[in-house]
Amino acid sequence: MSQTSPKPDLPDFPAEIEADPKQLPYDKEQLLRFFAAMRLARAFEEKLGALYRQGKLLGAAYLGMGQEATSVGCISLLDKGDYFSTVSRNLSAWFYRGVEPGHVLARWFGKDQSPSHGRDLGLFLADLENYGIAPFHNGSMAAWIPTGAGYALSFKMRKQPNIYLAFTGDGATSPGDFYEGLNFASIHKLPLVIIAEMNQFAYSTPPEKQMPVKNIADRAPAFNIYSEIAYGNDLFKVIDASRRGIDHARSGNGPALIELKTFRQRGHGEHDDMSYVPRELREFWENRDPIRMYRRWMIERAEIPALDIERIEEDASHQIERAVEYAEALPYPSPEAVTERLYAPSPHDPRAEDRKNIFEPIENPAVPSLTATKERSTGGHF
Ligand SMILES: Cc1ncc(C[n+]2csc(CCOP(=O)(O)OP(=O)(O)O)c2C)c(N)n1
Ligand SMILES: [Mg+2]
Repeated sequence: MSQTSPKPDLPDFPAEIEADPKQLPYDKEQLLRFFAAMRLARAFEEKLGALYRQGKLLGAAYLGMGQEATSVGCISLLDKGDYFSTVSRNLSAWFYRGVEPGHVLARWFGKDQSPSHGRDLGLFLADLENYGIAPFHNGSMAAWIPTGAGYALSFKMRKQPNIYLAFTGDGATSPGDFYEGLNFASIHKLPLVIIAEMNQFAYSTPPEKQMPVKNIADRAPAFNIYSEIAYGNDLFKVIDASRRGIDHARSGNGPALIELKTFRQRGHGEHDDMSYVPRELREFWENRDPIRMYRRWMIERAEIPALDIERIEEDASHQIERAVEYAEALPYPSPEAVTERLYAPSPHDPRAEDRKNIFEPIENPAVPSLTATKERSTGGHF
């Protein structure tokens, strides 16, 4: 623990969820569904960290522990046809969508039957059947903002009532791509929603050393867009703020930037011991763990029987055990397949004949081998 860290400026967030369960539009089944996705992500990442330390993973492990409520809250608000991209700390969004833990875990083992078929490691997921886009096309942080603006432009051109939701970290709000993407989206009033997770660090850099403003949302006036700040460890505060942002964008008013204050409970990756994180900051946020707060709220306020919750916790452990067995037993991709699956058509694209009415398809006959993909063998993942 660093002795030289200055005392952190701690916010005024309560250590409990305040919502009145009677005022919420959710039944018991839905409340437990939120919990199941968050709990599964936590169990998954606890295991992933252990596997990393055992030297069993290919590459690093970047965990989103402590940020589970932000992902679940936002993803629960999307309509059919809304696209989204996550960064490395949003696993609970995928589990909320029903993606199998074994399928995701296989990626950290570099296996063929994983979302990327062994093409890259566990960082960024895509699943076109589920409308999920991989954000990291070229390794550049914030590159997903102009891409999201592009998707949002296509929705507007096609008169589709959809939005693009892009998760992003605080550090990723500083590169130029962030500005170009938001500027363009604002000028054209595109349905782009940025969920900016202020988790207090970008690698080891605190916000005050990489942002000239206190909040990410303070950047919004420069783009003339809607913004809000909410407490990211309270699931219902996340949902409230994100819903307003999504409604704004979907109604044709242009982009929204929702900043969620939260905390990265682990280092940037599992190779990072977080020695630069002030003890007070860590304790403050660990006392506001989003899953523990939600669990307590369910029992004490929503009167959900502890037995139902414990059943979900046990099920999460079993799912993770099965996921490890499954992923370890899978084959590696064959070297001959290395040029396959570089591009994949979206299963939700308009049919070719309809597409002609919207824009001319771009075809490049010079590279036919790169556009060819084999039929998918894993129920839609590529
Ligand atoms: C343009 C660019 N600069 C630097 C990097 C290296 N890099 C990858 S992740 C990261 C920090 C990301 O911090 P943040 O956006 O706050 O996300 P968090 O890891 O906290 O979720 C950096 C600097 C990069 N990938 N691209
Ligand atoms: Mg960060």
